[in-house]
Amino acid sequence: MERYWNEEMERMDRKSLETLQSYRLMRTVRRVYENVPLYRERMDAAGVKPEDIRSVADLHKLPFTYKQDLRDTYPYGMFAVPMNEVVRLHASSGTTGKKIVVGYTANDLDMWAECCARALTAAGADSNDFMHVSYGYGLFTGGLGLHGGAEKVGMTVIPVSTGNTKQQVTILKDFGSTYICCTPSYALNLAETMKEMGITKDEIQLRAGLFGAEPWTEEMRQDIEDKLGLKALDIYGLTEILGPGVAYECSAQTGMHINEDHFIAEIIDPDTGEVLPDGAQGELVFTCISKEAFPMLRYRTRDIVQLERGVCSCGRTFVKMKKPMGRSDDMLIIRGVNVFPSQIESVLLSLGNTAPYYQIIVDRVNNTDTFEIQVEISPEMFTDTVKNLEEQAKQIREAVHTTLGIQAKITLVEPKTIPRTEGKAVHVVDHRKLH
Ligand code: DLL
Repeated sequence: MERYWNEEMERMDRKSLETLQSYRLMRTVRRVYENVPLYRERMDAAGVKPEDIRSVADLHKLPFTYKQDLRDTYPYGMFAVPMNEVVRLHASSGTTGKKIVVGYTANDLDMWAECCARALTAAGADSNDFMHVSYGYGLFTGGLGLHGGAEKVGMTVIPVSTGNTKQQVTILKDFGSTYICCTPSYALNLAETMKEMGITKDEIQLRAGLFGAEPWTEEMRQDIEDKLGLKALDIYGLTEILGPGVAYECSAQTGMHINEDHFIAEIIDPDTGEVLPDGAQGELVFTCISKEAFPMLRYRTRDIVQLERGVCSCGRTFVKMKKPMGRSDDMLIIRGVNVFPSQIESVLLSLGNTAPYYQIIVDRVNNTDTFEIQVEISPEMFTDTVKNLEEQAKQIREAVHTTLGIQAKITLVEPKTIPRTEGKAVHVVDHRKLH
């Protein structure tokens, strides 16, 4: 039997949901127009007044906001409430430049905890469960975000944070955690450490894990489920909008339901800004309609996603987003071909005979892009003959060529060569950007 944290919202019929969204959108637009100079200036420049936004159908009239806007107004320029109402700050570093800073009122924190509670309940958790949180605590939203949700559900929360993987395995086992949350790459790191410590999946109690904060493939899901003996569910979010809990997976494991009573999602063509029809792949844009301290309007996430409407087998009516391919800024263009690291992960894991650790190294030599994939061989393969290893490399090379249409140099490296991560994995080293 499917369980819901907030059945009224999670299964609301579309018409009622749109009415609610429209009301909340109008209220938010008016508030930010009055309180945030950047929105007022942008809307004035676009010739849009708050009264022009009467329903969700008017959303497209609003101008977009970008990560750069957060940098330009650093640190508090886009806050929509006085600072004495802000009870928590989080921040994210991004790849370049200044951090972006976001804030929450007490009501915002409660809404965030509710979003994560919905995710945990969809994963089958209740107050009898123990939750091992290995997302980082601190300015990163992962740790404290899921912590709040797990407490709301009444779970016994174990705030382990990152680091000291061996000790984490001992805690997992001894404290009897039934749920875990961390990045999918850290889940594999834990599984590998467990194996080294001689602990099998039958000796731990984990039933499900909520993994997110980075792109991961269906093949990686299978790998994590096999190695840790749990159900692996996806959870999505970003600092600018909420942190974890913007969208969450249900038992169907076919995409993440977006908490549409709090966030309106659109898919646009990243080049033209044009809104695309449901089902099309494009850039995900979010508008926050219930946040007090930091409500973003039409925020360009850079995440490349596909939305799917229709009632899910779990009974939820919220739109589903398919697993993100990655961010448009993570997409590599190698010899003119678009390459997402997740495509390479799929190829490697579907071949199934290497370790799930890889790094893509791109450079430019004599005006031509070089494309190397370093793939770690598993400890079992380490004793293989050179001939067998050459055969493996050949298979990978051919599979990558079939999938992407370009040739890559495949370098098999020894076990433990590719750096392990406690947070988000680094899959790409692009020397072209470093020159
Ligand atoms: O990663 C928030 C988070 C924490 C989400 C814990 C889930 C779990 P940021 O550091 O701001 O926030 O990074 C946000 O990470 O725009 C996506 O590109 C990527 N991302 C997050 N979740 C997923 C996911 C947190 N489930 C950026 N699948 C986003 C793919 C994801 N990419």
